[in-house]
Amino acid sequence: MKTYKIYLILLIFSFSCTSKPQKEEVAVSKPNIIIIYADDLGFGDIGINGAKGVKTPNIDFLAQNGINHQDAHCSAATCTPSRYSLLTGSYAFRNKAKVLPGDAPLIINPDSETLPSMLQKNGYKTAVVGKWHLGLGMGKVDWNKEITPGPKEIGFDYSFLIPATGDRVPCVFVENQRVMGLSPDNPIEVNYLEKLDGYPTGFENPDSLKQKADPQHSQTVINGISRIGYMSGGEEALWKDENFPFVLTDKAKHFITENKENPFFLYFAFHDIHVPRAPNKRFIGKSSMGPRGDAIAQMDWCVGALIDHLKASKLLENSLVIFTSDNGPILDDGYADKAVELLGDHKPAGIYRGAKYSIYEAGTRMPTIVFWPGKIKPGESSAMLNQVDLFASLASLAGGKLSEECAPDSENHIDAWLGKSNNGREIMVEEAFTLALRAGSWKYIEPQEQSTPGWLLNKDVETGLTNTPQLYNLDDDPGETKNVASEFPEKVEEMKGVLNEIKHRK
Ligand code: NG6
Ligand code: CA
Repeated sequence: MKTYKIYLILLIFSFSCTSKPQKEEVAVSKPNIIIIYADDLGFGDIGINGAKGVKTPNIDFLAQNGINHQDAHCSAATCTPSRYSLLTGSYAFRNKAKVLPGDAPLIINPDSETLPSMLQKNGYKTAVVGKWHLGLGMGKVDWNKEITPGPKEIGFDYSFLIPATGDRVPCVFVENQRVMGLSPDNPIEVNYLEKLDGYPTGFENPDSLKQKADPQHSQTVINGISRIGYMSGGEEALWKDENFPFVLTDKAKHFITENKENPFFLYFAFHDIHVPRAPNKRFIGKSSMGPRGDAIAQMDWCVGALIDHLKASKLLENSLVIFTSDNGPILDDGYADKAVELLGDHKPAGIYRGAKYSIYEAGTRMPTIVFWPGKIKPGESSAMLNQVDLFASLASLAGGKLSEECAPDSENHIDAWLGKSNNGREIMVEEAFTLALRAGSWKYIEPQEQSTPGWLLNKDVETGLTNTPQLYNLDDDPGETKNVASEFPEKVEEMKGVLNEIKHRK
């Protein structure tokens, strides 16, 4: 009888990537899952990890009452690839995912299983609120109609998006795949190659700007800030950067209220602390570091507002909250916002070498806190983890079973995420302009002929690109100061072989 039941289940679900929960599993109350995803926030940018010059009491509260992970990584040192991996359970290099322009098509295949569609199948209502940057539509998007495919087609029941980044047009919110507040008489057009009539540009009007910008960020001026790309029309729908924290937090809270009675998954992706950093006046001066520090304080406020709302809704006890970031920190990312000048003794990456865009640890080692009141024994963990694993790990929590084809790089490490075990990954790929392999404390960085792109040369960012191999032992040398490749040629060969095997895995 038992065997028969198993065969039946296998037969029913062999056509989909995850199986539907069985009856017994439904009876177990599933936790709400909230991923709070900061943008460009470094390991050392939060109080608990040593921030100076800005306080983050709400994030520190989560850490003091949860697990503060010390070796948890996003999959890549930039946004689009990390987000791709988080939602697909696949390393981003497999799809060649790179930072996308604001008019790029959706890079996640709607036919594939994703983290949100897996949770949907297991009884969750799902939402994404905030920065998207995974492309929308199929190319040549008409922003005046329903934009499809988008979040809905990959498993989100509700979406409220900053479509690409704050520094890229179009500067409008997209709610459930329609531009919010768009007037039919004033259609939007977007072009990343040619100037469109309508808005001034930063090139022509540098003196009108709230912050001076580099040439790449000197195109369309919206709200006194010049951006990447050209846009025309849609004045009624334009966002005001200073209102991001309130608009996004309200939408997230609303989704939670609407879904009080059922398990939900909220992917709450902040704009902060990406450029342009234009915090609301409520947060100006909250740090000693100017807009970058004030944006951290603003982001921390959003975390507090969300936690307060869960508490007031009596949902906190049954909610698993994961706070993390999409790539390492950067000071100058195109706007003159005094991030460099006002840094003081704050260390955005803590003790780690590198930054956003870098293959060194700071590129991907993220502030990562897992909070689940009553379910987690507070503490620190040194387990090696990667956001690509959240798919398989959360599937195990939600009762989903993964098949071979979906989430190819995702490993179930739920016990390590929850701090019940200190055993995370044994090996892990890190990605920037090149790839690296971690095997325990060893780190091998693959050599490349390519050198650091010109636009990064004056930004004090070490990409870590070299044309000879690099090898570090992070136990002795967490700051990656001593390349020991020539002392351990066999280790280099061994790790190169493992990395090649992972790269070419089908
Ligand atoms: C870069 C932008 C940078 C930022 C980044 C994406 C230039 C010179 N720089 O190309 O400002 O927008 O893309 O950041 O254009 S991310 O966090 O979304 O990956
Ligand atoms: Ca980012």
